Amino acid sequence: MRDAVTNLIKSYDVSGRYLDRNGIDSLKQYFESGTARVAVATAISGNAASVVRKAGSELFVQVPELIRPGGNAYTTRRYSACLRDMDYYLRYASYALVAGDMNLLDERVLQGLRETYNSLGVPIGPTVVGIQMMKDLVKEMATESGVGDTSFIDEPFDYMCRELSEVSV
Ligand SMILES: CCC1=C(C)/C(=C/C2=NC(=C\c3[nH]c(/C=C4\NC(=O)[C@H](C)[C@H]4CC)c(C)c3CCC(=O)O)/C(CCC(=O)O)=C2C)NC1=O
Repeated sequence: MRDAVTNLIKSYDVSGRYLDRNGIDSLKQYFESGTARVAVATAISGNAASVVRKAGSELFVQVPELIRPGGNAYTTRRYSACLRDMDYYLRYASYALVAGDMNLLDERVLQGLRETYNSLGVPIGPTVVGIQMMKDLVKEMATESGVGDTSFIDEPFDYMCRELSEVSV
């Protein structure tokens, strides 16, 4: 698992260089955004259950076929599996926001996920819609807790959506 700092140091260490202007600038940027990252992680931790529940109900309103007979989230077992997956996405997004690096999403969440989803018939389109709904809810919470520029929150959610949606060959 890497974060913004270890990732940067690694790339300088590989070539035996001291940190230069670019390196220092990106470190500064990371540390300056630290308070906002922690504020968002705090808001997510304190409201995770309600974010998952809200996004889940919105998703099932928008794509009701999912919970009808024949739908992938039909039956309580699969319904709970779906919400559990949403919870995974939210929790790992909060880690990635703190780390300032998306590498842990590859390692812990995305590896082999598309194949698993395809083999179980879990539809990726609606999953992406659900992840985007959680992103919007988190951004609202961040604004309410006084975070000015919330654009950095997009990154982990969009990253997971992009990686999930990539067409398999
Ligand atoms: C931490 C990393 C991690 C992830 C991401 C993860 C995902 C994951 N979701 C699964 C299943 C599932 N995922 C869903 C999800 C959905 N169905 C829908 O219609 C919706 C669109 C969507 C919810 C938004 C469902 C319903 C299943 C059960 C499918 C089945 O068993 O038939 C499975 C198969 C095994 C199981 O049921 O537990 C995995 C591995 N597991 C992990 O360890």
